[in-house]
Amino acid sequence: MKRTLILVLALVTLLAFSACTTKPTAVNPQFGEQPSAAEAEDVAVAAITADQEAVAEEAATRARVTAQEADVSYTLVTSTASGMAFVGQGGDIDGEVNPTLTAEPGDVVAITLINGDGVMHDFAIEELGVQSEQLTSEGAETTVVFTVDEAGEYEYFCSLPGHRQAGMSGTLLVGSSQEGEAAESEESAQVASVVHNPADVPEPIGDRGPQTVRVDLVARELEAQLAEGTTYTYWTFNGTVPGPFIRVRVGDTVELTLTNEDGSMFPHSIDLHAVNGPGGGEVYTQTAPGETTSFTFTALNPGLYVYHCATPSVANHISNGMYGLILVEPEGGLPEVDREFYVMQGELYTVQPFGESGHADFSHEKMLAEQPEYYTFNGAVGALTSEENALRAEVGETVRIFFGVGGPNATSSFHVIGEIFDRAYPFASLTSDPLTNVQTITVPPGGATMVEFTIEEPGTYILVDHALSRVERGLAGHLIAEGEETVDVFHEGVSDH
Ligand SMILES: [Cu+2]
Repeated sequence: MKRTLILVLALVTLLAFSACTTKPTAVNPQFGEQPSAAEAEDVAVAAITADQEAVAEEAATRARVTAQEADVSYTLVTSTASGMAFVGQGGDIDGEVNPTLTAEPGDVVAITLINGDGVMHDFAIEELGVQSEQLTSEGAETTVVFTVDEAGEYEYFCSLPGHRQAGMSGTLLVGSSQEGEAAESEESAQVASVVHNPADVPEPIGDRGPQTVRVDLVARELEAQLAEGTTYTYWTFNGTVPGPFIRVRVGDTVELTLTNEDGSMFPHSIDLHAVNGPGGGEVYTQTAPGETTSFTFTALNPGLYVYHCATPSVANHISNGMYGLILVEPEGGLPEVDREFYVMQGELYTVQPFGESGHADFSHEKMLAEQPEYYTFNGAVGALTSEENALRAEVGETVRIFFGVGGPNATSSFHVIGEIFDRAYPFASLTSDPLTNVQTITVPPGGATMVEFTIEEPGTYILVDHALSRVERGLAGHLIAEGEETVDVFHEGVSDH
């Protein structure tokens, strides 16, 4: 009788335990062995008087014991405090957001996931076949135990739809940590970035008279990061996406030169929507690799305009990154604000599906079908949610965003989650009265808008196209507001009366 009970309970325990671990190939064989008689007896004694819950608890305890036997173990707590993230608990990673976890080849790794926010989450490493159970309630926890055989970098993430894109992603680094870090920094040194920092906006023109302004642009083709682990051969103005923010005033004479770099594979050109004249400048600027062209125009109409390459296939040149904004300030300039930002939306058509690592190639077929794999703010996935390129402001400040769509094809429904545009200038008409109190504004490809708002509450505000499927194809940005709230317009809970 006792023998049978032990076997049954051992089986239950193993089943419960295997539910918390990974597919067999990733598990160290030692965990496939039967528990020792003493271990099984302990389990049996504990469970004889207990209900099913206690058995599950016992299994969890056993998982914890196993985790203690692992060569390396980490604890991650889920958080939705500021975007979605895993936060390290204990040891070197304590308090770190999406910490880099390290292990050596051959190590048994135990990851304990604790639900810290009451939102359903899990933990997965696709390349290693690691998949935890889903945690549904706050305080719930699970442990996955697996063996890593090969050195390398593996992405861990939450596999619930959209959570990875919302920020629940980090790196498991396998291999000598120092070598790994060296390799990592070497790798990041090798991969260029085209991201245009949104705070990189020239000073306002203000109240000066018309003058002659010289603008020098360089068409540059370069391989750079499209997403974590994915590169793309961009075509750019001056090496960034979008290209430089050109700022002049109405009546200015603009002398523009375009140099196409020597190593380029393709001719390039420019069409500025601020120009009155055939092709917007394109007719004078079809520029072969290694050559320079120029033309001069007078800015007659104030407004915020898109410029882009206009060499066939124009849509391809735009998609690859050749677009930017030119602001023609009205006489007397724009009203003063505390912060100005420059953000542009684009979409990329790649042969490889969204998220596939390696080099992504342009797909003409997907472009003609208008089925992009990637949507970006300022050139790359995660560009404006990163530490260095997020938009930053202080509570109480007035923020202005110059927002344009390079496209080439998708119309944006531009929205900032948690904010209302106090003033929005539809189609970037700066000489019409703005609309007031706008939630979302339509911006067509080859079009722009200017929006302004004041920040009342600290925290992270997320920039999106409210066609929200696109968030899962890379389209999101962060505006981080720091400081004390200016007025109490927002807090958790309700009053007692
Ligand atoms: Cu071009």
